[in-house]
Amino acid sequence: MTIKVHQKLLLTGAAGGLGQALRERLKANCDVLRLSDLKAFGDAAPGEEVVLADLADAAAVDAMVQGVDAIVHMGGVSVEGPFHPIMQANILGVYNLYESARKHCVKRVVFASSNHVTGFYRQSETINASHPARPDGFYGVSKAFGEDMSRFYFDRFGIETACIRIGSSFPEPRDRRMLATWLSYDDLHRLITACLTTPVLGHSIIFGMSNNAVTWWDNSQARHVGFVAQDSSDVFRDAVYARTTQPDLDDPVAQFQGGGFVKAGPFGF
Ligand code: NAI
Ligand code: 15L
Repeated sequence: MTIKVHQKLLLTGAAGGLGQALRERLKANCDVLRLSDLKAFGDAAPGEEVVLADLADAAAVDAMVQGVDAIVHMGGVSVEGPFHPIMQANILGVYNLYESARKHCVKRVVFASSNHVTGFYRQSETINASHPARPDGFYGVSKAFGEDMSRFYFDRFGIETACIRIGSSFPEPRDRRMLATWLSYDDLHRLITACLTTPVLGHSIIFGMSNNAVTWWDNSQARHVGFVAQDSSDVFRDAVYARTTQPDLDDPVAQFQGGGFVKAGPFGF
C-alpha cells in the first residue's frame, strides 16, 4: 500500500521527543519533509527543509506553512504549567496555524491533541469521542481549544483535521498508568499515516493508543480512519509491575485518567 500521498509535508515540533521519532518515519509519507521548531536543531538532510518559527509569530508561521500540502502539528508546550506560555504556543499558535492553512489552501492537518483534554474522567470509566471535554489543567484546556478551533476551520472552510488525543508516546511505558495510555512510536506513525491517507477524514477525534489490554478509551467512532495498532504495552507489564509499587488509591493521581497532571501546575496543593 502506498503511503506517499503528499508532495510536501510539514512537521512542527521537529526538535521534540515525538518530532525526532517521526522525522525519519515521515519521509516515507512525502517527497519533501519540511521540519519546523522554535529552536535550531541542525541542518536539513536530503529530502528535508528546515524552517524555524515561533508558533506565536503569525508571519513566521505563514512562511512555515506556505507551499506544503499537509501538516503534522506536534509543536507546542507539551506539559502542564503557567498559562501564558501555554496560551502563546498552543492557543495563539493554533490560530496562527489554521489561518495560514486557510490562506495557503492546506486541506489536511494532523493535530497532536492530548488525553489531558479528558483527564478528569476516572480510570474506571471508558469514554469515547462524544464524551464532553474534562481538561485536567491549562494544558488540557489549550488542547481542547485546538480541537474546537480545528472543528471550526473544518465546518467553515473544509480543512480536514484528525485530533489525536495522544496517550503516552515514549519508547516504553514508564509506570502502571502508562500500561493503559501507551502509544508506541511505530503505532503513532501508523496512526498519522492512516489520518493522512484515508480518503475522507472529516473532523475526527481519535485516542492515540496501542493495542493495550487495559484501556479507558473507545475509538469505535474513528473506524473510517482505518488505524489498526500493532504494538501493545502488555509485553512490558511484568517489568513495570516489578519496578513500581501499588499506587495509593486515595490519591487523585491514581483515580483520574490524567494521572499526575491532575495535581500539576502553578497552584500548589
Ligand atoms: P516536546 O515538548 O518534546 O516537543 C514539543 C516541541 O514543540 C519542542 O521541540 C518545542 O521546542 C516546540 N515548541 C514549544 N513551543 C513552541 C513555540 N512557541 N513555537 C514553536 N515550537 C514550539 O513534546 P512531545 O512529547 O514531542 O509531544 C509532541 C506533541 O504531542 C505536543 O504537542 C504534545 O502536547 C503532544 N502530546 C505528546 C504526548 C506524549 O506522550 N509524548 C502525549 C499527548 C500529547
Ligand atoms: C501529555 O500530553 C504529555 O505531552 C506527555 O509528556 C505525557 O505526560 C502524556 O501526556 C501522558 O499523559 O502520559
